[in-house]
Amino acid sequence: MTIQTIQTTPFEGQKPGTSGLRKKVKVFRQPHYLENFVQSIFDSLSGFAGKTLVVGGDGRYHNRAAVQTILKMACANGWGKVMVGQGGILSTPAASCVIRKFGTFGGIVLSASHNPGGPDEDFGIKYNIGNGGPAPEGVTEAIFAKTKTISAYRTLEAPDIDLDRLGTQTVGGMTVEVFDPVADYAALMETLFDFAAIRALFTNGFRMCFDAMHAVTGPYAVEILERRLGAAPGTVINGTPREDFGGGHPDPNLVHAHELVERLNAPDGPDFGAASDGDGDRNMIIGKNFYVTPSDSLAVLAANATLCPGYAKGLKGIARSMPTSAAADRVAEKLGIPCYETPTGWKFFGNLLDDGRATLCGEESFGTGSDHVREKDGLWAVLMWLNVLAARKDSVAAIVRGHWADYGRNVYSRHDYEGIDAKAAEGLMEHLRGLSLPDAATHDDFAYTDPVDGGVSKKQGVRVIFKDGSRIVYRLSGTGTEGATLRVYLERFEPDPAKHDIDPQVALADLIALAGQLAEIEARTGRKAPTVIT
Ligand code: VG1
Ligand code: CO
Repeated sequence: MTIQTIQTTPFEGQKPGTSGLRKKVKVFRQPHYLENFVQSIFDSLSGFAGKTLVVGGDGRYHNRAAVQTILKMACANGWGKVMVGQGGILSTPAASCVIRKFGTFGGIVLSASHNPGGPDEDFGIKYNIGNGGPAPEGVTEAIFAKTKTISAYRTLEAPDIDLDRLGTQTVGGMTVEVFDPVADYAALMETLFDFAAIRALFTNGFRMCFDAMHAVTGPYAVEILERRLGAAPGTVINGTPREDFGGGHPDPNLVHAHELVERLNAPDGPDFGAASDGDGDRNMIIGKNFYVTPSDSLAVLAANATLCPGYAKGLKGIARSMPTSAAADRVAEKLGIPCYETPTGWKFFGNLLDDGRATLCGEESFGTGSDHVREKDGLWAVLMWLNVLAARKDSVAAIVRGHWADYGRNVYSRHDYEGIDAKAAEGLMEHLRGLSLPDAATHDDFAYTDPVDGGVSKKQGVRVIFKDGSRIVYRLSGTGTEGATLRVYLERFEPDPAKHDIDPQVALADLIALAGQLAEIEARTGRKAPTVIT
């Protein structure tokens, strides 16, 4: 086994987006492509010699090969130990949990989240820092800078490591520990929620369906829901992680999790439904014929948090991404706690959580989480809902309708225009920035100053907020791998309970039409309608 220094030249475009570097598998499989990025991560860090790195991924195509590459490079770069999930599997929240629990230096998570997997689909990689959370912008910018000047990387010439055998091995003087990716995470969940009450709920006939979408959460959900909480066998569907996610799109929304929706809406269907995404950090919550928007889910969980043992002492604050509805703000106001508005992406919550300013965080894109880890956490949100349902002994629909009656409803929808021409998308955003809108109370490109470290992030989405509080937000996705995706976020507050049951697409129709006109969406993108509505 010898350490090799391999000469290389930079690749264009290795710029981490909203959540790491995401590209087609074909791009990642080019000689030196992954290696350049991994070496750039290591070169942007200091002080890791002899320390521990956590490595794992969502099990998608190319996961195992990438883990082997990283293990050998970690050894050649002087890491003391790598902890790798068995089979190379580790959900994003479990990676965060393990980094924190064992106080490791950091971790590398291999995932393109909800993007499809397979030889012609997507792959991704991101670095998490010692708090367990995604690298903040300063770190991702340093990594990107390194990718532009890299001239060599270090690796170990060695046979592949057995990723399936639990336990410790030594590779070129570095320790590799293959560990059970579920155990530490499941143990953490037991400390946060009333497992006895949830078990009693299932014993008394409550039924749920959890759609793991052939992605990473299957083993976690089977262990926690079926084994520890006693939900009936078969509660978890599509529970075996597959390299291509069964050919599906592991995105937990009404479009892609249609099998779950059909089961819930069947006459003898279960009481509660949930789904998670490719890497296990997103969640969708549904009741019988009732869909809970992620923004409402955050607000309902915040309002009911003290029913859960881990949050019985109350919340320090709530944080939400800017495009997420203000439903959580109303709860924060009533609780007398601060509510923070951050740019899109979980990396912006890290400082607020570390500094004890926020306990719960959420994004409209099916992401909810708390200070138990530093990532959003799909199964955690499902367990929190189960805990609330067990305590309240009410249905999902009744709890959300009751919440609207108490706080009013922030009627909300997001319209995505996927795969549009990148130049046209940039032009549309430029046009929006330059518009003159005298009727709007606010018209700006959202900028955020981190209250903890003072870091400033600009151009985080164009906001048009009207005097009655209704708003349109536009931004371009930072996770796609083909063309551009325009996201249009629409929100209007409805205080009148008599109007709470209205279809958001109807309630927001004026705003939707206006959003199209202001941005000249059809003229600039050629699209008459969005590709996905959530
Ligand atoms: C999307 C979501 C964002 C989320 C990000 C990563 O980003 O909008 O809220 O944090 O994905 O989630 P964008 O830039 O495409 O809008 V995941 O589950 O893909 O790691
Ligand atoms: Co994800």
